[in-house]
Amino acid sequence: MDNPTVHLLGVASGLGANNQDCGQGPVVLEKDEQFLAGLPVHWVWENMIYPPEGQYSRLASLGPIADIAHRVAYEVNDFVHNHQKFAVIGGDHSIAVGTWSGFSHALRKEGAVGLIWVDAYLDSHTPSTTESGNVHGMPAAHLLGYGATALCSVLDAEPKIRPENICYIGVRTYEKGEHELLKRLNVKIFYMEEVQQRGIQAVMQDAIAHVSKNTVAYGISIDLDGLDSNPAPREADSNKGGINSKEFIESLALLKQDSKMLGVEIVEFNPKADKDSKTKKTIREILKALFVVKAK
Ligand SMILES: [Mn+2]
Repeated sequence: MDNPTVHLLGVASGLGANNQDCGQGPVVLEKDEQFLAGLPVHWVWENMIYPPEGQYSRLASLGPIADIAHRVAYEVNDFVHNHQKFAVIGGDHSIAVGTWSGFSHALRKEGAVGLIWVDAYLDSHTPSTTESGNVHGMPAAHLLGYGATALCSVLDAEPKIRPENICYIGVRTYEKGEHELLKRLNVKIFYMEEVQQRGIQAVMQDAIAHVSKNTVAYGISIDLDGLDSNPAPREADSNKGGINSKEFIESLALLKQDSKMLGVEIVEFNPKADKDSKTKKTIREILKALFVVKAK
């Protein structure tokens, strides 16, 4: 198999986060000529998606975030229709509403889609259960069809992911309301404890089986908060206890071999906090692990 062309879609929005610096993440990566240098894959940066003008935060950002979600969803819908491999680069995790709405919408006639959600958090609040008001704590609930109508009805009014077709990896922090929703829906969660006990390789294998079971395709959403290499976790000042980045990247070989895996999203890269470029290197390694089929 030859190396594919991979379409990179930068979404330069931090509107869903408390610290909005992650909105600069894809802008910094696109400008950095060294970022993907030497990888034997044809990378194409699509037009960067920027948030609407103005200052927005917490629940006041729902409207602008819905606007971004529509634009992202159109792009991803096109990638899938054209059988193009894609990577959406954030930005905060609220952009996931757009990515996976577009993905689900594109394949709806063929069947349901699956999603692996790698994260320290559950991101499954609704506007009525959220404690912080930050929308990056809510995308998964909206993809499941719960929460604000504007974020539940991107491209179509149907729920985008069925509860049995999503699973989490690496969760180690959550709040009551979001946890209750997922428990009620019987969503599969591989907590960090299980990753430590069984190893990420075994957990990833189970996750792939889970999201493949009743679906025609699946994707993976990676919140860098979930990994131990990220120096800029959401609230805390350290990210101890995350998934070992090196082992995580090795486990991605399982997805590369799988023709049902169509795309990735990588979010919450804050270039200002990435002083030694550790996270930037992690993003490069993730893309390499998922898309470089063979070395030149
Ligand atoms: Mn997240």
